[in-house]
Amino acid sequence: MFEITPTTRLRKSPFFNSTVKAGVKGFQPYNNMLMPTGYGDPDAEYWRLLNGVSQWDVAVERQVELKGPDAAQLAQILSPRDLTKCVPQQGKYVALCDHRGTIINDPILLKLDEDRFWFSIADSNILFWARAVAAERGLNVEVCEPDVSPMAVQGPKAEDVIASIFGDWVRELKYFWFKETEINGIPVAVARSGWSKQGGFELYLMDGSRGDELWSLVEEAGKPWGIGPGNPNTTERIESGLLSWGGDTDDFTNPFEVRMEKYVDLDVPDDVVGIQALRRIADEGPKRHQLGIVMEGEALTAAHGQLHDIMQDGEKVGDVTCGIWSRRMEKNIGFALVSRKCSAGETVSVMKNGNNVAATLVELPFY
Ligand code: THG
Repeated sequence: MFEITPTTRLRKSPFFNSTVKAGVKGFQPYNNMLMPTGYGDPDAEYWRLLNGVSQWDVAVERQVELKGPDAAQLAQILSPRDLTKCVPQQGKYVALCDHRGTIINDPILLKLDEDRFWFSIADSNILFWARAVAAERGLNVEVCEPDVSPMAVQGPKAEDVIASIFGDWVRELKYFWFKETEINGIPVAVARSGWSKQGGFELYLMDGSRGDELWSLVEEAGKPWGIGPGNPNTTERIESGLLSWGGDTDDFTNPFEVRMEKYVDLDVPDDVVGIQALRRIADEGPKRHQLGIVMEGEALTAAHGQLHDIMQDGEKVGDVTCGIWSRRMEKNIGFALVSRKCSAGETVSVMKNGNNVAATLVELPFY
């Protein structure tokens, strides 16, 4: 075995000590931070998310803050989704694209105020990108990484836990909407969001020195509902069809290929980065699309984490971008990024370690 060493370039989360106390068994680097990858009982962690409530350290989802008179203009220039109707305390899922229309990140955008926004980012450096675009366009806006660290509380019982801490108003929060508040003097933004389809909330901690305190508070409050530790769950997210940027996307993937067309508004202003390319791609028709794939063979015991070629009639037609054993379907499932020539219902084969595995393409999500 080997170990991953925390350094100043691979930072600890404010919840790090709490996750160690909770029995964390592994980490993965993400946005130059350590992200917990499990607590040693994948079965229990999965069913807890589906039937109960699970507490996740997702501080790796860093915020890129835009603040100043031109913050709204910069947010729109970076996102090919119409933001004109977005109001303070509202969040929106967006695809940031480069000039080729390639997705470079898929953050949740939080509008804090008319002149203040956070991009809650996936694993790529958007701080540098946003600063460069702001400077090149001559905008009056400050771009920084604030002291903000999300914790997710996910599962069907999450609402009861969060309401017991903050009050019943949280039950009225709409998806991706949030409110800034505090608990025991700890500043947090409470949002209805999270990378699962089991329902839940995210608490954006706004004071990194109080991470362990916030963790204990949620852990205590959750006891009547059997809360326990977990992390973004690969099995559940694949079953639910949630995209993992950088895993399910490559250096050529545009939003139309990965079911994100509903987050692209082709009539945003011409100065939005990538919009010219996206209009062209929409016009010509994207070359690939994302489907589910059900694979025969032995159970995949962990996220297999590598691309595998998808073959049809002796020809490579795409890649399996993720795969896992589905505890609900009792089958190996994954995402397939394949040629538009392939459709759901067709049989293909997957090349794994030199062997051909029979597989079927299906629509997403599985659930
Ligand atoms: N929480 C926070 N920041 C994040 C993530 C998060 N940043 C990176 C990453 N996760 C962002 N990616 C996603 C991808 C999908 C969803 C949320 C975050 C999601 N999608 C729903 C779907 O596709 O069905 C709903 C989308 C919608 O209705 O607009 O929830 O988890 N803080």
